Amino acid sequence: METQKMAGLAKFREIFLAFRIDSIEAEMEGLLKSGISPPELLSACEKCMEEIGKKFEAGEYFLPELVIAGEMFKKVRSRIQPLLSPTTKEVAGRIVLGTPQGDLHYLGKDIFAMLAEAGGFVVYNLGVDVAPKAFVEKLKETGAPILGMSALITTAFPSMQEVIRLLEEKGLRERIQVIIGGGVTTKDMVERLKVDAQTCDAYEGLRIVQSFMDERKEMA
Ligand code: B12
Repeated sequence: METQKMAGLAKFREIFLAFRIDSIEAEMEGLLKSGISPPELLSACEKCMEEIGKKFEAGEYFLPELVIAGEMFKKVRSRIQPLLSPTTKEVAGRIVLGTPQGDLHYLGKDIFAMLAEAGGFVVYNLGVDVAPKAFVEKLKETGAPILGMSALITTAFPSMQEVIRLLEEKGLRERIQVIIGGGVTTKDMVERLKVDAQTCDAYEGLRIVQSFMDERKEMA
């Protein structure tokens, strides 16, 4: 069974890395039928995206390859999303989430959103290129205690900084915990940007937001 799974995943990887977008769906169905779990499939995709990213960095691939890779990832994500729907009706917490102004990447953000929703969180996903003011407005409107921001390019950092500045200016910073994620973010940004947590792993992100809510319960 394990060998069959490994062979299935290897074939999937081969198709993904050959950009055979027309074969992705059929391959994915086969994998799910053979017992591959949605998180296993997601993780296989992330590894492929990493490889494609490295080739882009090395000048072997260009934007068209990135676009196709993004489209393939979207297909996998929309198939997996319903399989991860919450098992409990209890709301674990609420999160305002988005990719800040200047950045159009959303695959990682949506993976985190999907896992958080599966963990019982209500996620207000504002999409990409979100203006600092829009984050603050949504936090005010919903009263959500957690803000998540995702960045894949460094030009998004000033927007993140501006969000934090606005939260401070409006007196909201104290009641909101901020987590950032995405390929270009690093641990040292927690101190630099004055946020509460950082991760490049959506699963760890889920554990962190769960711990935020636990701290709040303890303090209540
Ligand atoms: C796919 C891709 C694209 C696609 C995006 C598709 C989409 N709709 O999202 C397209 C083709 C549109 C694209 C465009 C561009 N891209 Co691009 N892209 C990538 C690529 C190959 C993969 C990114 C990705 O989706 N990774 C997979 C996801 C799953 O990983 P992730 O986002 O890190 O998410 C994980 C965690 O970080 C975490 N996470 C993510 N967000 C959050 C948020 C929270 C709150 C939490 C808790 C967790 C969390 O969860 C995920 C799962 O664990 C990377 C290369 C790379 N190595 O990353 C370049 C890369 C990010 N792109 C890059 C660039 C330069 C661009 C362009 C400027 C190219 C251009 N010349 O026009 C444009 C950007 C336009 C813009 N203004 O945004 C650079 C950025 C360089 C930098 N340091 O600033 C990279 C690093 C490539 C490179 N090395 O040059 N890109």
